[in-house]
Amino acid sequence: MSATHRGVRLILGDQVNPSHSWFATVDPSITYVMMEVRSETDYVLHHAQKVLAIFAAMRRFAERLRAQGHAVRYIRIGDADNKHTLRENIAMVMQECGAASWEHMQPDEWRVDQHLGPTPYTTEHFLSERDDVALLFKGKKRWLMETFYRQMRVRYNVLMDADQQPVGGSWNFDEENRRPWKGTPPEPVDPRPHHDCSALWEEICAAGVATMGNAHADNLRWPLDAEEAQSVLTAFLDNALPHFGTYQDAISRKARRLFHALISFSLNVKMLNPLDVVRQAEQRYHDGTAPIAAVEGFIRQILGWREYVRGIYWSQMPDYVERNALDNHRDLPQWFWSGNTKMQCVKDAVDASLDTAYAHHIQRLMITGNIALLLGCSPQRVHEWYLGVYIDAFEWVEVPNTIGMSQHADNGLMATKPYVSSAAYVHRMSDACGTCAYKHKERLGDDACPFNALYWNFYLRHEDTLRKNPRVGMAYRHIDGMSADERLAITERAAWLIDHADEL
Ligand code: FAD
Ligand code: DLZ
Repeated sequence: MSATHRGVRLILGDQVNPSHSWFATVDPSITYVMMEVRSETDYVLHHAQKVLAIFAAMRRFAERLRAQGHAVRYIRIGDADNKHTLRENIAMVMQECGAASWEHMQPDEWRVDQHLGPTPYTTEHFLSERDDVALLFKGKKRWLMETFYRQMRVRYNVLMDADQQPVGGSWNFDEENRRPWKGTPPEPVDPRPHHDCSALWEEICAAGVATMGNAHADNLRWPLDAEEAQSVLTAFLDNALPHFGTYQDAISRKARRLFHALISFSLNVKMLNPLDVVRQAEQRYHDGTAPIAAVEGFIRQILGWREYVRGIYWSQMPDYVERNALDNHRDLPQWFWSGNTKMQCVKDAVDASLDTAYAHHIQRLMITGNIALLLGCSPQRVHEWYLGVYIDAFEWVEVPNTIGMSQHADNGLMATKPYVSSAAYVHRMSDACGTCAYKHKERLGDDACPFNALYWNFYLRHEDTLRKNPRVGMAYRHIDGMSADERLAITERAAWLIDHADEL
């Protein structure tokens, strides 16, 4: 665009990246437009903190651009002239400033991509192209994250030695990363900032936006700009990274965050750059302040999983979101919305989600996702809950994790085996069973932990599809040792649990 040809550029709520080349020079012919719109607040029931944090970060970003001399038109949720769709607001702003054209960066969700159309501008954020995963596995029956991850390590020369071999002698230290947490080392202090967003919350409520969960508007704990995001990351690298790998799969009632980084929101709205995060973590290994197993485990999540799931999303959409390979159709039990369940581990995970818009990976996968799958809940209902409840939830990353990894609804594309467990796993990795109303060792009877009968029932119900999967052979060897009476008792108990799911 030039001074003689006025133009409008859209910045979405998950594109608040101050380092994008669009903002390197001030061009008076360009008006940047940002907007709080019902088409984005209403496509799913979002957590209150998610709406608050996105709007607050957008407003702060607009101020930053203005302070740099850029022209910004910001449309607030309550503005009388707000048309509440991206395209209609763009048209309005174009008319206002006499612009002949508009531009946007590649959006991350299929829905918005369809709405906005093709663009030559990327967000300059991701480390792989949308179709890299599909191209890597073209014609292959099995898609494996590990294959993609190794390619990314080589491509970006991350944790590689001079001979192009992985440092530490192994690509993957996952086997060392499976310990429960017994109270030490202590959980680091929560490094996140505090924000009073009460006035913004009033605007959101006055506009009639429906949300779920606790807003905590006078004490919002999410970073709202790149500098705050970097402070949270630095605190993680200083205090938590050395223990990240070891306790990555642990769950504790005494420590909600444990040694997780709390950076997914900052990454997904692009306040943090993933390669920058990876390089900072790698440096900690070279400095000798964090062991290889921790650093590699952390880097794998970002350079591996995060990029891989995005590739899966773009290779499978639009119908990926509708997959239901295990034919599950039940509604979510009411306690997904209230935390009102006697299952202590589930209550803790749901309470954390509703209260903080966050739960760590193992709570999402092995507690809430696990129980939803064992109860036969519809993957689409599960997907809507995850897309709404978490601060970091955007379809490109949430859908492969939920539909694929957690609910096994994509026929094993994302995960070679279903992520289900009995109470034994929960007992091993968490301290929840000790205070639970249910008995974790029992399979049958009113007091028996529901996970147990549901777990064996899951494998019985899906025997036709799962018995031939070599990764779940152990489960069927155990089932083969059960008497017919035992199997019947399990299926009867499971049927009762499923029918009475709201009361568990
Ligand atoms: P850490 O555990 O400290 O990990 C560091 C970073 O690695 C994360 O910030 C994230 O960017 C990346 N990462 C880790 N695991 C994954 C993964 N499986 N997929 C993609 N990136 C990963 N993550 C989201 O960002 N948005 C979602 O909507 C989302 N939905 C999920 C739904 C389900 C059912 C499951 C099982 C996982 C989901 N995840 C999602 C992945 C993961 O749980 C979160 O990224 C993580 O809990 C965020 O917290 P953290 O920043 O403390 O992460
Ligand atoms: C999640 C979200 C919400 C709740 N509201 C807005 C909004 O009002 N305006 C906006 O630009 N973006 C919002 N977002 C983030 C978008 O949903 C996200 O940018 C797109 O889905 C593309 O990933």
